Amino acid sequence: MIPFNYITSGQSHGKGLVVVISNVPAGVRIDDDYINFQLSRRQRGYGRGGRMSIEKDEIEIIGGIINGETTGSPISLVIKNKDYENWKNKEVEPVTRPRPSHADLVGGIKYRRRDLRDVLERSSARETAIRVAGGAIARKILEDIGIKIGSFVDLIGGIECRVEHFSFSVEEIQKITDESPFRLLDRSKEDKIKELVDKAKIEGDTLGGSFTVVIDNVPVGIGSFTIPEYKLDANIAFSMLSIQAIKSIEFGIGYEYGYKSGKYVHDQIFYNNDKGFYRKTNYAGGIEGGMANGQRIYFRCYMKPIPTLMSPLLSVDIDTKESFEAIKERSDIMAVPAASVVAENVVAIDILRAIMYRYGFDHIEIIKDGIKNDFRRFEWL
Ligand code: EPS
Repeated sequence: MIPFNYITSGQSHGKGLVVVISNVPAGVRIDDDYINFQLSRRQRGYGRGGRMSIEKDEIEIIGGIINGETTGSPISLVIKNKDYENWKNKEVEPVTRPRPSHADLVGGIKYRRRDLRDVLERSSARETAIRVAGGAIARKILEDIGIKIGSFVDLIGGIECRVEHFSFSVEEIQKITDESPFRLLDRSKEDKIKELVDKAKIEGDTLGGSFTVVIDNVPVGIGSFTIPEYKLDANIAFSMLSIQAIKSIEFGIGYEYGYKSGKYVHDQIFYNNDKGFYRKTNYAGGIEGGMANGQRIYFRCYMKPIPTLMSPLLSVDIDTKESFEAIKERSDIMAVPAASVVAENVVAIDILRAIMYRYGFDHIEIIKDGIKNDFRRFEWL
């Protein structure tokens, strides 16, 4: 039995997107507005293409939530694609010139599609809209038990905007980044980044970057070292790499582990009667041995530049086998801010799953009681 088990379906320019989620605890109050707010956060950001002015993503709840409360039954949600109206009677040319770095070519070989549109319709990042909708439910459950998630963009097209985030609460991070068109915590770099994105647009180019996700108040001991599939960091890495265009992830100080010796990178352990066990540093990113250690969880994800270029790279036509430029499609120039919102809502699922494995599946109050009682259990230490 997999907690918060979900599957999505739908294409970028089809009628809409669907998610079905089983094993969601009952007793959680949630409404359309909560989910729609997360959807609107994902749609914002400078660098998106024309599609975002067509869509205004809104959820329709089909099952599993009655009078604003989860019932324990599978939840199903739908988002209609507004752009479908423009596509349904349109003569669409088959796609035969795959974009380098997109799923087009390999997907076509694998599923034997002569029209690569069959591949790109599903591999499109449009699918992240419905994942955010599903993830928003997990996020609401976490909020009800005091867990907070935020994110900020820290690199776009080579412009670094890293910030030491420990002095910011998650609420502060959310407030600042939600007001920034690039979701920056250090907003001083906005003009420089805007220039770079505008230049990429003129040159028919695209940009990638990175973002950091921070999560506070995760209970000690969720996740497990005992079985690879239970490791919290491994599960988060899986989810993050499943988000379109995310190519790498690092926890805590990440790549710096390769540059410094052990005595500079491990978080020493202290104890006093007030705090119990505590650390003065958090290099590990809040996870040790695949388990949350009670500190802030933080990790950074890197996103590649979007493969759809208006000045396309070389490709081969799958029909003629001749060298051509790859197809040009309307697309985004830079979507790192949107990806950070997707990551926030998707990681909520991983945290919630680990919590449900420890504290139960059936009702939010059972989970809350479990967490409360754990504080007593930890006294044996
Ligand atoms: C995408 C291409 C663009 C993006 C889309 C992802 O869509 P279109 O081809 O319709 O212009 O806007 O992202 C979304 C629609 C979204 O909701 O995020 C792609 O090829 O991945």
